[in-house]
Amino acid sequence: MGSAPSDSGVPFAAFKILVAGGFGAGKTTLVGAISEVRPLHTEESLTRASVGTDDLTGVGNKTTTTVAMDFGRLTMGTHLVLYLFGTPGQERFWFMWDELSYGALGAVVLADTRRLVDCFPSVDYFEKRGLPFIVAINCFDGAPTYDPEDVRIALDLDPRVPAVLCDARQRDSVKQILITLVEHVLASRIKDQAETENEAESPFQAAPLPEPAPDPAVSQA
Ligand SMILES: Nc1nc2c(ncn2[C@@H]2O[C@H](COP(=O)(O)OP(=O)(O)OP(=O)(O)O)[C@@H](O)[C@H]2O)c(=O)[nH]1
Ligand SMILES: [Mg+2]
Repeated sequence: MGSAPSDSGVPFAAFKILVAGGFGAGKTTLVGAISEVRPLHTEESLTRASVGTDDLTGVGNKTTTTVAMDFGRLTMGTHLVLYLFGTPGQERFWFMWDELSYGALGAVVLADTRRLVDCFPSVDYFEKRGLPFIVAINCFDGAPTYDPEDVRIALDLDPRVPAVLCDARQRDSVKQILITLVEHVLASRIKDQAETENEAESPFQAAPLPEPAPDPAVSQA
């Protein structure tokens, strides 16, 4: 996704953002809370057939699960549109992540402190691909509250990766998460660009090796 001139001449930009995280972390809820269009959901009922496959520990009253993706849209100001793609949380659907993440600007990893370990695969996935992401800790009713810094340490996050508290049901909270992500992406890009320029200008770059001095023994022969 990219940008094109709008009527006012200011470039119009559209970006794709992923919403990832473990099973039941609140991805579908987040996309539904913020989307200005009726969100596309692909929910299917959890049935007895999934007993033994879907671990409902901590999310016992969950009745449906996403089997493909969630999709929503949010316009920010007059020139920025975010397209939100919620990933399926369950391991058996992870094969779709590569398709969904193609061309994404960045990602929100939703963490549920009742099942924190479930967001490791998402963190791992975005770290390996170098896609900027933030961790949003979804505050479920009755779940223990932790300092975001403690969650950062538990997840062994890079100190630059923002970790913030949120309520995926609240539009304002979700909006704040998306602003944090966009700011983080911009900061990452500025840093990457500065590093590239520094490398190009560095006086410490490996200078070409001087020609070896002639071997006197050879020249005398
Ligand atoms: N109390 C509380 N409940 C939430 C919050 N976010 C989601 N829920 C509830 O948690 C349940 C699971 O949310 P979903 O949005 O379906 O989770 P998901 O990550 O999309 O789940 P999968 O697609 O199956 O991986 C739903 O019943 C939501 O109403 C939250 O911030 N607070
Ligand atoms: Mg879902």
